[in-house]
Amino acid sequence: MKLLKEKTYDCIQKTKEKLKSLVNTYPNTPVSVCTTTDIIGGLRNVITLLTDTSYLEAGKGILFRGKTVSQVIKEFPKWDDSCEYPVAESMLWYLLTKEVPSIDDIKLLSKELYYRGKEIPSFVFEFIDNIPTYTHPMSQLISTVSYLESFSLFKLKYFEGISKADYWKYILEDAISLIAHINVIAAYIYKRTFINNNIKKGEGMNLDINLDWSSNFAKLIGYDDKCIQDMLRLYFLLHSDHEGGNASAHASHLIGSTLANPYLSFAGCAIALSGPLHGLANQECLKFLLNVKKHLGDSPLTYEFIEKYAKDFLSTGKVIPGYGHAVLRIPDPRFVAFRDFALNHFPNDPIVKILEMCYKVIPQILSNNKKIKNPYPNVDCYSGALLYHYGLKYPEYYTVMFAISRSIGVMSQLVLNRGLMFPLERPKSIDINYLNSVCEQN
Ligand code: FCX
Repeated sequence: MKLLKEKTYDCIQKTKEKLKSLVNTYPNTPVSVCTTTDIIGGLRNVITLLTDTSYLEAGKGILFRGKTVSQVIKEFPKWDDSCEYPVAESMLWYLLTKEVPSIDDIKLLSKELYYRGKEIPSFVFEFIDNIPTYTHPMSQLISTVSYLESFSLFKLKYFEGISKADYWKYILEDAISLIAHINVIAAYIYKRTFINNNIKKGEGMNLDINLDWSSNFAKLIGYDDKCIQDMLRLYFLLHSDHEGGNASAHASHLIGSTLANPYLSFAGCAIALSGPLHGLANQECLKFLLNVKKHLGDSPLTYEFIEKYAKDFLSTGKVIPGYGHAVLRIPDPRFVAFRDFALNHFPNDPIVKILEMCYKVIPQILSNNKKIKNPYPNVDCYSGALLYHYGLKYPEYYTVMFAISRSIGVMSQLVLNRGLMFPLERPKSIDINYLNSVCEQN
């Protein structure tokens, strides 16, 4: 933790210097314009946020501090020689410090996560035990993370009256604890909701000090297979961060700017992620594929069948989950990485076969509707198929997996935001008369 703290501090200082110089040299340079259409159209192209951890390029996909998805997969450290994919928590180190960690650094970080993850008191599990198991897993997660805010060191220190310059240190402490806690809590929610309704008081939540964060999650939900561990590493690594403007990251950023503690910021992130146009699309996407399979029955799978199914689906006014994006204009590189994984490991899986056919047909159908700006698949298109193949057959749980992963990105953003002492976010809204008068004056 000491080295991570020092390197995070260093990164904050360097970024601060750069920002200071930019603001001093170009205090009034316009960066973006905002038109009437932007104001009523969800601000798609209006630049209003600074998020240094990652940047989304329409034609390239997500760049994690400048690195593409392929570079991250290639360059980040692996737990040992038998692993196909890097350790997911190396993304946390990288986003906070701007440096790719060594495997030794990461093993220490994984141990820290282990120690903090096993400290969860029994009353937290008892809190979860009191939530009816029919409650959506995302609501269970959100309630529990909000409840955990009583552990916030930042909250304690803030009310003791610490200096503003020290906020980030305690936000970092909370961020590491939250990331350690979330996979145990999420695993417990999985076990009691889908596997055994009768477990109580955190039964079976025993972490292993010799495993990384992803493998420990696999262990808690009942898997020790190497392939699943690798699939989870890839899954957690690639869902971690997607710049600052998406609904979940933005919600966390906004809440954090009020100096609410990281647990509450993260609960806000998870709430935003729970919408079907955002993270819940992975649940909807798998349901879509299962419905294709159900309607197909024993008939042969053909392009004509998929085409008719997709067109009928669209004609009911619904969006096809897993396709389209507010920023991207290519197939999402995270989709491509998940697809590669599936085609390498289980190309004959029935859901993969349906997905492959959908990938050939659906972009074409969506392209025929000129208002759809991006007809290509996004991250949520393939992720559920990987989980389903390995026996995680509960689509309602998939957004929880997205949230586990997203904790890495939004917590890194929060630490840096407080280190850079960004102020309360408070965009200005106007009424329609004001908008009307501005338009008429121009
Ligand atoms: N199926 C049907 N219609 C679609 C569509 C799809 N997959 N994608 C976009 N459209 C429609 C929009 O609904 C909109 O219609 P409207 O004008 O009647 O409201 C029109 O096309 C223009 O939308 P567009 O500008 O291309 O896209 P937006 O930025 O408005 O929306 C999302 C982007 C992602 C919300 C949209 O493509 C969508 O609803 N996709 C399906 C849900 C999904 O997969 N979400 C996950 C996204 C992401 F990866 C994540 O955050 O997790």
